[in-house]
Order: sequence, then structure tokens, then C-alpha cells
Amino acid sequence: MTKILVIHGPNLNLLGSREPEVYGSDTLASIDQALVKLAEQHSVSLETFQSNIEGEIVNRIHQASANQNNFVIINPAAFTHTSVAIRDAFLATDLPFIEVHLSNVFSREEFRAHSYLSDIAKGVICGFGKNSYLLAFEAAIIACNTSNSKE
Ligand code: CA2
Repeated sequence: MTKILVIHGPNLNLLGSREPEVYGSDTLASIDQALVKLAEQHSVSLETFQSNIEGEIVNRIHQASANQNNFVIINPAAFTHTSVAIRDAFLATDLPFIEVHLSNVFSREEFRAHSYLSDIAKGVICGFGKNSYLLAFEAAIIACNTSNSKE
């Protein structure tokens, strides 16, 4: 069975409580719920993980690789713009991943346009709120089914 891990980065546990004009009014729990529903529809195994701690995200990527996960979807949040450690974790494990963002990072402050992950990701989806995750999930399933996810 295809195994997909979704990682949510720092502060995303607060979704729905502040800045709805930027990040929407969906809570993280409602995003995870929608992903669980999609996973059931596609008979895919799904795990979700949120952390505010960079090293925990690095460890979770290592664990996903050791546990034969097929694909990772990650919203690295602020670590997108700072984390060589998360980049190196993906390079070290060779796990295919899609980078997602709720907001359109290219229409915001200049520093958000740079990502330490985009160039090594299978793809990047941003600007669609909760649907960024759902679109990424569909794309991950297509990638896994066409078994080119590691190419
Ligand atoms: O648009 C995205 O998904 C981001 O990854 C969100 C990050 C931001 O640093 C990236 O540039 C783009 C910030 C997540 C903060 O989450 C909040 C949740 C509730 C209230 C305020 C912030």
C-alpha cells in the first residue's frame, strides 16, 4: 500500500485562529480530516505530523524513509526560508516530496520567495489555502501510481 506522510511546520498548529486573510479560516485539524478522507477514497495510508521544532521534522523525515514511506507532502512554513537541515534530510533520504504553502509566497514579502527546498522538490503548490494540500495529495498519488516518484 502506498504510504504518504504529511508534515506541517512551525505555527501551523495555530491555523484558523489568526491572520485568516492570509492563511484562511481552516484549522489544521480540518485540513488533516480532509486529507484522511482523500486517503480513504484512494486506499492510501496517510500519517500527518506537525512540529514547531526543526530537529523533530528532520527526525520525522529520517523515520519516514526507514519506514518505507513512498512520498512526503510538506508545508515547511518559516523553515522553508531558513532550513538547510530539512533540505539535507531530503537529500540524504532521497524521499520524493511536494512543497506546499497555503498562501502565494511569491505575492508577499521578498524573503518568502526563496525556498531551500523548491529546487529539490518534485513540485511546489502554493496559494490555494487548504486546497494546496489536497492538490498536492492528488499529485502525490499520481506520482506514486506512475512509479516515477523517485526519478
Ligand atoms: O503560506 C504558507 O503556508 C506558509 O508556509 C506559512 C508560513 C510562512 O512563514 C510561509 O512563508 C508561508 C507561516 C505559518 C504561520 O502560521 C500561522 C497560523 C496562524 C496564525 C498565524 C500564522
